[in-house]
Amino acid sequence: MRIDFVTLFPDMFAPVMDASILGRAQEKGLLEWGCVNPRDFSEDKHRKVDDRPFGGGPGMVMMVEPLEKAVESIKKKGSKVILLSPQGETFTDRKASQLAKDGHLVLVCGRYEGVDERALELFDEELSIGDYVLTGGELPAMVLADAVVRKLPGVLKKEEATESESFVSGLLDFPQYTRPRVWRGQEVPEILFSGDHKKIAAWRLSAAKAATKRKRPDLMSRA
Ligand code: 4GX
Repeated sequence: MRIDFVTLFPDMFAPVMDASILGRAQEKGLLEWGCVNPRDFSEDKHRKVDDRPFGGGPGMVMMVEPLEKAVESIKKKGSKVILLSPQGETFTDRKASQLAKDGHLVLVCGRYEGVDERALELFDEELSIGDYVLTGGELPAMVLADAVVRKLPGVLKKEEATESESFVSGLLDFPQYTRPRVWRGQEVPEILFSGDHKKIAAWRLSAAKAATKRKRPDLMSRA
């Protein structure tokens, strides 16, 4: 998969995209990524990419022209162009699985009050990572990239890829324990040392249901 970010802040990406599992995905040839800066497509002598909103009001709006040129410079047949915005449909793990089937994602990161409404026709989808307001679309774009890339076949090692994971099953993860066996008087549930894998699986399922009911009752109705 290739992911291109359209961003005024390209320096934000390498520390996240080149670290850990995303870095390893590139070494394995499963991921390529890059940035395109709309500022490089500004016609203006001051490389202006934003302007004041018509009708007045606070803040600035991203101009359509540099954005359009930046997107067109990297768009190919079959590219999926996505705007990250609080107005978008909520990004979910299910959506991550769908996007993992695309060969090329173009993730457009807005700044300021947003983008000129006439730019919306550039986008195949508009996605939000949740109902809170950030300073730009860069973090949402990287959140999306992380969730999508870990779905690509071969990216996760066997021991990292859990079938029982939250949201795949519709339940929260079951409780996990590691050494020490006793910590400040709290013991690890005895059944986990039984060696009876059927019993352990049944215990984990019921513990996952209990945790979901207690912490995320909203998921319980969906599971
Ligand atoms: N999930 N923001 C984008 C500027 C903006 C506004 C409108 C395009 C249209 C966010 C989120 C988010 C803040 C990123 C506003 N760009 N994006 N930015 N939550 O809050 O995706």
